[in-house]
Amino acid sequence: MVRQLLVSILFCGCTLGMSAEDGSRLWLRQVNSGNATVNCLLHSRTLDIAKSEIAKGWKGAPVSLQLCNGAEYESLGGEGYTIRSVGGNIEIGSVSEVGLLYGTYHLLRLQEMKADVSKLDIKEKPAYSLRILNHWDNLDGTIERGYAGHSLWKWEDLPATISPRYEEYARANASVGINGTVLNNVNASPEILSADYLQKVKVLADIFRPYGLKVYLSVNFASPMALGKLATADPLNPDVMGWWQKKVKEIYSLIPDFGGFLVKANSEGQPGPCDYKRTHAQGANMLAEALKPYGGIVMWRAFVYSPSDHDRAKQAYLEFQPLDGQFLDNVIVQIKNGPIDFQPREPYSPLFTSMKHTSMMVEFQITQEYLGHSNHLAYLAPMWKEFFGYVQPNSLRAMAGVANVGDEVNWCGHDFAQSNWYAFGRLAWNPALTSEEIADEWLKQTFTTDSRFVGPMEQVMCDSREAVVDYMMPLGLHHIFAWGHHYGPEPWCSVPGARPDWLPPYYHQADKVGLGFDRSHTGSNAVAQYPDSLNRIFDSLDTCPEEFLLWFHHVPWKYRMKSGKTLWEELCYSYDEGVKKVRGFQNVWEKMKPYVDEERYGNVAGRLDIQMHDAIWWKDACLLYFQKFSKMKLPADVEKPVYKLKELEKVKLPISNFERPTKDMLPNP
Ligand code: GCW
Repeated sequence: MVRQLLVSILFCGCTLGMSAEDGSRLWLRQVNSGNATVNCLLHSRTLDIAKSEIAKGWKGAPVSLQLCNGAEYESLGGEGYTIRSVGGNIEIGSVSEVGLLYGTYHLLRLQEMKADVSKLDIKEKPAYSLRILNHWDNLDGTIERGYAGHSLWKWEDLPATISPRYEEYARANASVGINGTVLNNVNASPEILSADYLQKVKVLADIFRPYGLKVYLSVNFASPMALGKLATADPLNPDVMGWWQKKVKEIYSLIPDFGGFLVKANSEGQPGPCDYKRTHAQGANMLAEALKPYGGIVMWRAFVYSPSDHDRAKQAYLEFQPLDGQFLDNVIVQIKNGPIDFQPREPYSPLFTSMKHTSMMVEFQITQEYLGHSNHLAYLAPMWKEFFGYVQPNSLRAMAGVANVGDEVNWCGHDFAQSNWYAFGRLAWNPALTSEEIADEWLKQTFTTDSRFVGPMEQVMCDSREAVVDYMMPLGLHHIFAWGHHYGPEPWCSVPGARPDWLPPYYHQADKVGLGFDRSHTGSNAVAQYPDSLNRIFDSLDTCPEEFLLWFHHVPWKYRMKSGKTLWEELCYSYDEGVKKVRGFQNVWEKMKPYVDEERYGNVAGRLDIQMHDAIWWKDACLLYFQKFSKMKLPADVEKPVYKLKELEKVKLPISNFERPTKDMLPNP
């Protein structure tokens, strides 16, 4: 026995040495380097984790972990903490064990960033009590819009076999303050609520609990029919209500701190209360009633649209705004940041400023469905901060992010995609942090604190989302992606019989007059869904921010932009700028070689190469196609197209979610 233990310790040390920089350790790379004393007489699984983190990683003054009470600690809430230098010691205090764990990760973060830890006086409290990842993981192991392999959850092997990654996942989340996880896809299989699956879910919940991570499930609204063999799922039917109450009781008997349900209803073909002429509020409230006795919540998604005459950007508002005030208090309406669908740039969804009597949460997309999958370097904090420039953080009750993790060694595919998982957690804890601060923290912990690396790479990260906008969809263009995979450009796409709102021409409206979707008062009047002050700004061509110009207006090709250029010229220069920015990122990365291990250097360089290629592909496809309408020449100083439109129109990527687009799948110049 002793021998076996010794062997496994040695083996473990040696694996860590060999695969040290494969990205698997994320931003938590302080392995077995500590020499600290921890003072804490209490024992619990959570405290033992905190103690062992300090023992393994902390090199500074002795640390004591103290469960505290009193006004100061009460005011920090159940998860807040203090970190203070007292005498020659450091004291971490909190009312809760998980608060002490969060404080521990904070302290370690400071050390890894080489911050001054000699005079600490820190008080922290999360902005939101619910900071939740949404996995779009299917029970067959695939991930909808996942680009880093298969699901982390090995449902086939559970509950008997437990992957070590379950605990590593919980630890990574705790280290950035994420405290909830919805395990399965919002396009939910009813099977997740079967007795067999609940046993598997219980095992995960037990592993996550000490890390403060609660489990939630996406549920299929028609589960009472599929699983319970009822003839209806009508939320006002007593048998349906009874079925849900029984199911909820069963869940809580296994998982006493179960978080609740996430529901996609009457959206993209999913069943819901509207199938029975009931409202979203009636559907959500029925589930909320069942969960209420146990303290569970319902997160009800507002992502709805149908092939109607209404502008798609207006539909969620039209359906949900009239329900304001009708949801029970344990329902939170979960709204995507923009009114359409996670585009590289969207204005905020007007629901956020129009539901005054409803708890709301924002859904961000961490996985890069529309931003180059795991091939493109796109740091998303600037996009999320842009949202908070319009929507007051305190008007929301919670934050959700669609996860970008899978079972690949480095969790996220692109090493820099880890920064989006990290940034989501940090912003859900404190939305006032800047993109730069978060990038700085992440870079220092994930790579090196050397300023010759951190400075240039922070700049690359903070410019990267705008670069994607520039080479894909500048000036408010949106949803001109290729059919199905949402990776490459296909502004010309037409599929016989397809819903018009699933096709790019619906969104760009290019014609011989100009480009863009008229959502002003002369068009769909979507602007009227915004508060008056913004409505006026967005409605007028003169005052509409140019980054949203083609979102709100159909603009003549020769319209003079603020720069003095015509719309056509500005469009050309924007695409060109996107290409140039990516080339700049490549140049910077080449200079970073001395500061990065070979494996991650090569991984990132290879993906930047694809991104460079894709940026040109996007620029050529969009400009050559729009040129058919503008009939104007590309400015002489814009890079000449390397492709012919005819060739690009033939491109059909043979990709599914599980095959990463590689250069040989992409068009050849
Ligand atoms: O963005 C679209 C995606 C779908 C997704 C849907 C949603 C889970 O293309 O894959 O389904 O949104 O958010 O429900």
